[in-house]
Amino acid sequence: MILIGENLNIMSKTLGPALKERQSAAVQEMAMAQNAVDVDYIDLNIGPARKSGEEFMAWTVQTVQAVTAKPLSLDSTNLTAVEAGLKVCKSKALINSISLQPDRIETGLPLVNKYNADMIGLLWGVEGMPRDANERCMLAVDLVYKANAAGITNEKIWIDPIATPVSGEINQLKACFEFMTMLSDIAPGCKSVVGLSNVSNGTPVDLRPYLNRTFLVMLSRYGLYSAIVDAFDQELIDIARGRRPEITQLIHNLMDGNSPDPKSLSPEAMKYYKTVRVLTGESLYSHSWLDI
Ligand code: THG
Repeated sequence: MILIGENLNIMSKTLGPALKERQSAAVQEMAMAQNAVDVDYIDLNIGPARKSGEEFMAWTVQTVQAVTAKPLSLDSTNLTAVEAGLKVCKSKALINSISLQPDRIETGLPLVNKYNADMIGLLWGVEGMPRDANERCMLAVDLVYKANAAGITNEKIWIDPIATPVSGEINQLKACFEFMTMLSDIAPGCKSVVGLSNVSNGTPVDLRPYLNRTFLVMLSRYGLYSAIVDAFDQELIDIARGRRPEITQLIHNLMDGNSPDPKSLSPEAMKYYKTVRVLTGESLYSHSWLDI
């Protein structure tokens, strides 16, 4: 599993202001902290960056590259800003992301070739968010067709089916799982990526890791190639690296319908048990899902 650290982010309460004010020390401290943990890429999320996006992304890339050699994922909807980052990026970059709106795809695809980058193909269409697994498939086929026509091979495309919060429409998460089971048939050779923390957006902060970790194991069972993660959730990284086989096995058993007797589970295992049930839609989500 390829892990992409999400923490260098304009939405962060601490890093957001540091990025906006171009405070290189604070930004480099965060980059070094992610350099020290076992993530493969560092995501540089500067948001929509409508104003001075080019200077902003180029500055961020250069500031981060001064302290880490990890490959970077350039995260902005402003593709002009992304290109300014690609120009100064020393290692092979991941463009995060190119979605299916005509202007985005027309501007984005040539960048993949010009800078020999990989791309995240975000399944967001002209009508916005896909409603189910079928719409995700149609968007993926459309995206891969257009990318191939532009000369981009499938192994450079990381498809993102878009994960949504568990506190919202649960059918969206089911659609995300269902899409993952079909991806290798509809887009052979394409990779996949999910922003894991989306699933726990709006849930109690101290409980978010249970949702993120469980979601990771479930998606990886369906072949997920890569995840955008909280780089400082060491337990999540341990799970992703295969160092917590008992948690992984429990989640797999539950997905297969081989439910252990809940009375036999430790309090910690019980948390994963309840979380799987919420993510599959067997239990309804509430903020106290681990207590009931
Ligand atoms: N797909 C792709 N890219 C993405 C996403 C995706 N990029 C952005 C996002 N989703 C993934 N990154 C984050 C980064 C931070 C958080 C969630 C997802 C997050 N941050 C805390 C919050 O908002 O509460 C803030 C923490 C802080 O203040 O430091 O949850 O799906 N391709």
